[in-house]
Amino acid sequence: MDISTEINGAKLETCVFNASGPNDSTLEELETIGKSKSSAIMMKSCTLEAREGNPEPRYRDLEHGSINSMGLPNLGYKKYVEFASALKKYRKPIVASISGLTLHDNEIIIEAFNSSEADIIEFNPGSPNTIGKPITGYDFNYMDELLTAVMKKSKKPTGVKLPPYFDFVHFERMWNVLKKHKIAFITTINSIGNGLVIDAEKEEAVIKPKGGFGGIGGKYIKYTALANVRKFYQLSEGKVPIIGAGGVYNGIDAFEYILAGATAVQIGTAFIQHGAGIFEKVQNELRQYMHKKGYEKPEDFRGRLKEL
Ligand code: RRO
Repeated sequence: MDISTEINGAKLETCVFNASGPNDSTLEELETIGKSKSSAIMMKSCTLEAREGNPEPRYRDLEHGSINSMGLPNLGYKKYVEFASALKKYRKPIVASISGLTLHDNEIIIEAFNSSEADIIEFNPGSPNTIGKPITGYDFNYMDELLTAVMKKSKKPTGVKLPPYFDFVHFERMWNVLKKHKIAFITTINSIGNGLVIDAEKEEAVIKPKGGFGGIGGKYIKYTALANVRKFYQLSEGKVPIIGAGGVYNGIDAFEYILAGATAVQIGTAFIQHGAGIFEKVQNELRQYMHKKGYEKPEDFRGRLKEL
């Protein structure tokens, strides 16, 4: 059963790989992803300078997902440019995730990755956790400005990772910005920003940064993520590859994403909770479910969700 896919010329052996964020900051962690069945090696979002990130505790597993306020801890973009060369031996696409704190930072980082071994760039303006900064993806005018600069500089296929939207007006406003630029793909969604998890017994928040506010991931967010995949698939008329992320734990989750219109899916929280074996598990379950349904390849059902 062939579940391979292609994102702007980059060939992926399967349509399942890791999301940016979990366990992808150090070379050792990235090597683990390289050795796993993840069909690409996605790296942690990087900034100009290395960052320690927010004070701990800043991540917590929850019954059906996670909350995090990591605060963009990363080794600085130069390390990820180096890592891209070191990871080439795994012979799968390497994805750089870029989260510069200013427009100019993003330009510098993009330029560095232009002459790197990274195959694809995922521009991430959607983090909910950088203290003192709003979620850029909710500022439509600034997004336009940022994308103009980023797309002009980039010589590699460059997509954008979006925060979740909840209103049809906002999907349309974002799409009206995206369609002006040569976006290679859309990844949706980042964690749902600024949730609050409370430990009732202790009468306290479970993470320290921002008074306990953090991005929610995992099963809690799958329905919002599916809706975002569906909307951007429809708005782009199936012409822009959509990469779905949010609560993929099994093959049926992946199947649902493809039915909604996704070209590939990323795994974040479930990778933290179940380890690197999750990629193969989801791939095998997806193949089995497709077989049961009589499908031979994702194109047989991509986007073909029935409406009642
Ligand atoms: O590092 C983080 O706190 C973080 C980032 Br950059 C992101 O894009 N999404 C998220 O949930 N956490």
